[in-house]
Amino acid sequence: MELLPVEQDPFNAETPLAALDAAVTPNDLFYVRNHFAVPSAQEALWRLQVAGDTRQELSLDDLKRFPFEEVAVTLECAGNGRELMDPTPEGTPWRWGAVATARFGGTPLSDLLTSVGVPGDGVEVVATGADSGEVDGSIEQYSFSVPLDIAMSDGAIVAWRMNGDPLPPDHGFPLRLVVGGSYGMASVKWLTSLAITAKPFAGHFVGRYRYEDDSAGRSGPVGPILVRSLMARPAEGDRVSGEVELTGSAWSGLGAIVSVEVSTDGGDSWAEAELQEAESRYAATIWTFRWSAPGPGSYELVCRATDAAGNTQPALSTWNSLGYGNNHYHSVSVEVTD
Ligand SMILES: Nc1nc2c(c(=O)[nH]1)N[C@H]1C(S)=C(S)[C@@H](COP(=O)(O)O)O[C@H]1N2
Ligand SMILES: [Mo]
Repeated sequence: MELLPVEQDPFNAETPLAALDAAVTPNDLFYVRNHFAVPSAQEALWRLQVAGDTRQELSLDDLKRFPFEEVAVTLECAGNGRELMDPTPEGTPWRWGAVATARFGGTPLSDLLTSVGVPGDGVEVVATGADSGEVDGSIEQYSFSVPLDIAMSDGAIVAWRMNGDPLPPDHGFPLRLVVGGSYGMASVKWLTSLAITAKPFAGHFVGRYRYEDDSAGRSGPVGPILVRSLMARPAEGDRVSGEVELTGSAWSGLGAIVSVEVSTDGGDSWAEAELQEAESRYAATIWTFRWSAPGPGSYELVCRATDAAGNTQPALSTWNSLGYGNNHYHSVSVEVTD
């Protein structure tokens, strides 16, 4: 299996659907979403500025003296599924694969923030990366903000390890932020600074990741990952027969996955899939369903998930002008042979 390239410069690529049958995605199959070229980085020279009541400049060695934790987190790009909307909005043409899960290792963001002092009037943490480039005629540094309560939660980690290895260059070497439960744009790669602010941050990218003209009535900033499930197997167009195992991933930024339902008749009837236990509350749940394939013919297999907050997926794609948060049912057509 290989990453499926979407753009070469900057490099953007999807995780193949077939890799979503496992709780953790190998690093070389983890989707890549880069706005700009990967910045060059030397671990020994890397410094992280942290500003709250006081300021600190930390090297990687300094960071490694903070408590170490490993948390499995599913990252999904807010634009995942954009290409499936009709009409297709402008933007990187993601289909299903801008999602993957890794065990990220590093120090809880809350520990770092506490060490500089969290101001009483703090509302957000602004995270900045080392990459920059031209957008709409001006040079922008990649920066994004996270609400303070999310920044202080156990799902926010300043990470230097990914599945037990150093972060690969495309995933933020040597240091990145990982914000479990939030769409990927908040998980700032090549992290150089963290600052607690008393006002909501008005940076370019924060202004861009918004629901606008949304067919489901959503508006405002794109935030928590919406509930979604995808089928890893079988794949579109597969020929199957006999006892067939359907399997895939399901996740939500708003609560644990409590149910995945599967339809083998295009959505007319549904049955419950079996769920594995997720590695953390920020990580995808693997689901499986055994199907005794009936007589030969074409079948449309569909999956849909529900989370603990009662959110479920819409049957049809929801549209908005920037193409965010499309979480409609995933359908896969297969051919049953004798
Ligand atoms: N510095 C920096 N951080 C970034 C980005 C970026 O372009 N630059 N892209 C963001 C977006 S939109 C997503 S979806 C995730 C993707 O992380 P990945 O490439 O490790 O999958 O990184 C986020 N962090
Ligand atoms: Mo993204």
